[in-house]
Amino acid sequence: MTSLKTSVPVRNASLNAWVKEIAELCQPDDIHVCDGSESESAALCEAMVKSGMMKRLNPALRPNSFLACSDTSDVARVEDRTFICSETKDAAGPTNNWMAPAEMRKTLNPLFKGCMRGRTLYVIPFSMGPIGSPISQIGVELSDSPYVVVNMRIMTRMGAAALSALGDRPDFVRAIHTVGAPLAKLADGTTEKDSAWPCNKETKYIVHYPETREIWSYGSGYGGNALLGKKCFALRIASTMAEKDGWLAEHMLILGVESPAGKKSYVTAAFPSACGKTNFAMLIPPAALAKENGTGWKITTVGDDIAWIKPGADGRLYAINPEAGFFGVAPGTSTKTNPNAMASMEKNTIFTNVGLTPEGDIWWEEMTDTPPASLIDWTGQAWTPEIAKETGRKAAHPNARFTAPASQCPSVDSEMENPAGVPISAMIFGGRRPDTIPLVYQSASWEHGVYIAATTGSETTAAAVGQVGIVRRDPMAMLPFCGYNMADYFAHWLRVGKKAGAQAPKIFGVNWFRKNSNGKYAWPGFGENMRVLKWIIERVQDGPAASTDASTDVTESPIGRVPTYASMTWTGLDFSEAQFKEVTHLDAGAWKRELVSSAEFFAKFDGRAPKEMKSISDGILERFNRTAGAGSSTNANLEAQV
Ligand code: TSX
Ligand code: MN
Repeated sequence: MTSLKTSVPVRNASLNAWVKEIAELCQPDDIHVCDGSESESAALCEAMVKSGMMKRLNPALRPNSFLACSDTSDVARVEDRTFICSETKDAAGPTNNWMAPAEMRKTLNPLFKGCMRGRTLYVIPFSMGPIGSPISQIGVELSDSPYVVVNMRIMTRMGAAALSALGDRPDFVRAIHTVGAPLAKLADGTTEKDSAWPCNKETKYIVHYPETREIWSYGSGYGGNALLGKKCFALRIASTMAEKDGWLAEHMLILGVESPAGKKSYVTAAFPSACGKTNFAMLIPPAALAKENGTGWKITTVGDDIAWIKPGADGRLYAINPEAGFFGVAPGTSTKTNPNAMASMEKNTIFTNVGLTPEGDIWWEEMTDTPPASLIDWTGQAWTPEIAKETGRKAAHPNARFTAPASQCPSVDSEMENPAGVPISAMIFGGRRPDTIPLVYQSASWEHGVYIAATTGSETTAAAVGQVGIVRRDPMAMLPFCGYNMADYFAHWLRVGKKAGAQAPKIFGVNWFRKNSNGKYAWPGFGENMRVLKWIIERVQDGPAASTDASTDVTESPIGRVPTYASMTWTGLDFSEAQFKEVTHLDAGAWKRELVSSAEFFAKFDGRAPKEMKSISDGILERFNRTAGAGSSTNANLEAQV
């Protein structure tokens, strides 16, 4: 058998037995149990620099930071190769790929047989959430990728502490990952030379067995396919655990809002991809709302991607960020769009698929106004702005990433490590919608909020997949991440709210991407979204008294509460009442089409979607019809009626 190199003795019998079983299947040359130490990570990075998998960046510019560039075929999550293998197809539902567990095991077994030959199997114990928190969970990933080890060390609480938190318990989530590229033994007894980014170009599988809480990942070394604590565990497997145990595992950022009076509130927010979720999580209020003398509004960051939310003893919902780092999209990130993210990655950061400058630093599209005169692009080719203009070739892949410790974020919240989590006052759902959806609105009830969440969607832009300019529904931004039937997931949301009763967070819809009749963005977005957050905070338990703004006006519209111009703060922003109308007006015709489009989406679930979704929709339609039927409306925000 293989040798077991470790500084941490593994005393957990079920862990030992499982490692032995997987090692016998995958046949690695070595086994290394990760302790999570700085020195372990440094040694692995050094070995990867030697093997050509990573480049060390200039320590004077980017201390203790590295660049890895993947195979050009291995650059993103592979949704068509992602499976939920529950006992029945109905349990996975119509939005997931499904295969019976026995059949999938038969498919995977020959692939995993000997898949780690010539490599080291790393045993990676990790805690999702602060070590010892009652909301946290322990997992162990067995991977043949050192790149996975060093990324998992940033993204999770990884190593000896997680192992001791697990103790003797057998109830850890079992995650197995291989790049699917065994190395041959050569005639002289040495091992075949490894490639710079080993993966399997032909075959990839991202497989979840929710009933036995296992993840089996084959063939990819990239992001969510390989860092199994993130999407696979913290969302797909955790969502099934949460349904059983009465909590929520959500694709949500968590941020803190401190009012000028010093009152702190926490909100979560879910957005489909390409809406700037990480930017929102690290928002810096505009100067007019963030007076330096400590009386302004302040935003703090608990998490930028995932929230685990549980009812506390007082009946309120408390959230933790199960992650310890950010695995953010690099292109588009700059000191203009997100200074806090830029500061988070000043050191101790792993970059993947970005450009390398002659000085040994990194660059990606829109990082600076003026691109470097030359660099090496993510595919290893020489790149200049001129070449880019001629060929359209990019310095960084559009899905290039930074892996940075959350502790390095200047806006990191003081309660990030609090095992009790933070109490949630509001939940926000948004998408990229050029029309129909107003800048912000508040649901009339929890059930109505669940309807807003379940009908979240973004208008498609890139022609890569399917039609352009249609709304793709992405309920709770969980479409690729819900580990069970989404109709049951909606029902679970309704149950959680019913149980929380009056303590439930208030639910809001937002839309930063509304366009005016000239096709231009009608809302400045970014830091100015603080004005929307302020309005939201004033609508939840804190009340307007917490604010310097005395206005309490809202409009009760057919779709819920929308702000009046006077109810929002405009100091420091030139935004007229006419512009405000462009981002808030409700078009009854567009809304009726919206209700039909949402009903078509719910119909995919063959009658399994909760009946409440239809009654909420009926209520909105009836209110639109009633307002229109009344002939003249007193509702200023409903000027465009049928
Ligand atoms: O992240 C974004 N946010 C949230 C910020 C807290 N983005 C970037 C999305 C791509 C990932 C936005 N883009 C936002 C936004 O609120 N709004 C927009 C649209 C927009 C783009 C440019 C301008 C205004 C709006 N203005 C100028 O370019 C001058
Ligand atoms: Mn995400």
